[in-house]
Amino acid sequence: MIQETMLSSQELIQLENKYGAHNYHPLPVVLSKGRGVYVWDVEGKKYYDFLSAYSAVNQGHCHPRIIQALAGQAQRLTLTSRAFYNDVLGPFEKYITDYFGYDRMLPMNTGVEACETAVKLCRKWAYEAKGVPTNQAKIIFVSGNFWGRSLAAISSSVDPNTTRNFGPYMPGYVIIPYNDLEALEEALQDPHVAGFMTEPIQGEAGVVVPDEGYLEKAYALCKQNNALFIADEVQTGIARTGKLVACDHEGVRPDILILGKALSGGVFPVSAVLSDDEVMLTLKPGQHGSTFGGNPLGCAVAMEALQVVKDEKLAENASRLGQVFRRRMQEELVDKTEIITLVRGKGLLNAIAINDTPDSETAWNICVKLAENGLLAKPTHGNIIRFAPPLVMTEEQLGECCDIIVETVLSFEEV
Ligand code: IF1
Repeated sequence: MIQETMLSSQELIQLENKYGAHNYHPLPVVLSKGRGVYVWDVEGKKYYDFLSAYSAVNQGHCHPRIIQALAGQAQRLTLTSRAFYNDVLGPFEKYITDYFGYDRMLPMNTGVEACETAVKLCRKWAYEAKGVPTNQAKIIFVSGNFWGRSLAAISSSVDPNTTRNFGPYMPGYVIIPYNDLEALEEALQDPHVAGFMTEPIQGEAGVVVPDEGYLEKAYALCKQNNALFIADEVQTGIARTGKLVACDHEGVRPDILILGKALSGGVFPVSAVLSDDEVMLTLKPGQHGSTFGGNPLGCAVAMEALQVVKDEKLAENASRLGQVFRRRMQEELVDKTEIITLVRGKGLLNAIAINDTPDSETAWNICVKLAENGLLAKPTHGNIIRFAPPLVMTEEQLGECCDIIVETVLSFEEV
């Protein structure tokens, strides 16, 4: 039995300050337990989790079925490397390709690894199927994107805080504005373009929802110009936006689909790249992989995590509760206060915008106060607060959370 730590929150924060890299600025909350929509701090204070580890615990913290799958497989076999076959990867590959409707899946671990895999696949396809001259392939990204912290990922970022002093950057990238079909059509005229990669809704940028039809028209433009449409659904996938994947809102089937985070219910790092034979089979043995990619433990966890999404109808729940959430935020905050200018999102991926300068402390201070009032959320860029609870939330729990959010925000309204 792991001994519950006897250290206080303050002492634990000090340990991280003294011995850890300072690559984060967390809210001053030290968590020690999670179950469903709730987390508890070291002192036993209970919170609603409205961040869900950035949409990685859609199934709720420590979902019993997923933990059971983890524990069961952990007693048998955790890792073989891909030097050998194992008895879980094949069944997982069949399960997930049936589940999402693709020919093949390549397993990785983190979201950024899956996104890099997609970039490599897209380039490989461009040289070997489309006939782009060697090392001339270009991939179009959108400003405001976020697909991880690797050098390949930050090379597509326009956020100086993400890129400063990490250069030189990956070549072959073209960056266009998000939600701008003319810019995409223009960029696709270059015959060396291999593909277009985008989030269906931009998470880190502040839950930026593109115009209705953007994804569908972007996909059509890619097809017209023989370029691959790559959907980064690491954050928007796995029922988060009220559909199994966010591209489903527009009936778009990406040429390459990227999944991560809640693919494993937040229990173990599992990510996946799905595609059909024409693209996936351009990769030959020894041309890509990873030590843990496709490990039996992650495969067992991910299969159960996906089954839970279906069995508990999490997409339907996210769709229904998302409408309740946005309606209450609109009616009780946007329409009634000066401090909140908008609420936006789909399903249970939402955000409110604070009426203040991007560098103001207001969003942060509201999140500190929300924590005191028993709800955890964190600002994303400047004055946007993202709200993304686990998708297992009940309508009654959501109502309580809306009460907390409204009451807390109103306490910041200039009297
Ligand atoms: C951090 C952000 C969210 C992602 C999308 C790929 C990845 C992510 C759409 C990479 C990861 C995480 C990273 C995490 C915080 C969180 C985040 F604020 F950083 F941007 F969610 F918005 N595609 N997002 O959102 O997946 O390699 O992390 O598994 O870096 O602090 P990863």
